[in-house]
Amino acid sequence: MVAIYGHETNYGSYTGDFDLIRSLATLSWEGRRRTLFEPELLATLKMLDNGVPRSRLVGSWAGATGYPQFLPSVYLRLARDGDGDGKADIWTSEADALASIANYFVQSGWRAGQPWGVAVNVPTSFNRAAITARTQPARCPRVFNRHSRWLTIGEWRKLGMSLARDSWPADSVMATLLEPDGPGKTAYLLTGNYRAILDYNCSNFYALSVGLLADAVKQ
Ligand SMILES: [Ca+2]
Repeated sequence: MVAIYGHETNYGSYTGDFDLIRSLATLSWEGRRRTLFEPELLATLKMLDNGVPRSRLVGSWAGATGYPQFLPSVYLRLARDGDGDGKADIWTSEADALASIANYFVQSGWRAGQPWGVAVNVPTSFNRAAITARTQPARCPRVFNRHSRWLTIGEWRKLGMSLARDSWPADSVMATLLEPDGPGKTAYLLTGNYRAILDYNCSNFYALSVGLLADAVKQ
């Protein structure tokens, strides 16, 4: 949660100052991504209906707002009150922002007590052709096409993976392999929790840097 907060807005220091209604009205009219932005414009109006002050409705040029940079539809669906005042104020309350990010992860299937992934060393003679994914990704294929097929941690260990740091998740945990810088460099075995980070923002470099920052925060 803290790593997302840090990545999205540098811990609340920059949340964007575009007027959401004006930006989303333009993006809905302009046409190229109308199906994405029109519902976000309507969601912003619903936020007003729900009592969110007009002055709060600012954010990125594409409509992401507040400490967690939620789109308006995400705010309506997932924002939560974390400090007990009955309002989900993701613009000035860190407790509300972190509770809302936590709720996002709960909804994305985050499993408590499991890491997002572990850094591993791949054996030099490793046969990568044998572990290519067998299914076509349903969304953001450029991101998921870089992941191997799913194997258990126990199976990965039998294939000769060794830990670069951290400690192994349970042998039964499923993971995919990602080598962000190509063969011979640090590789990562990624659990289902990594997919929850990708739900937030579908980019391997985003999800990896959130995961690594979260590990550093924990230390
Ligand atoms: Ca609150």
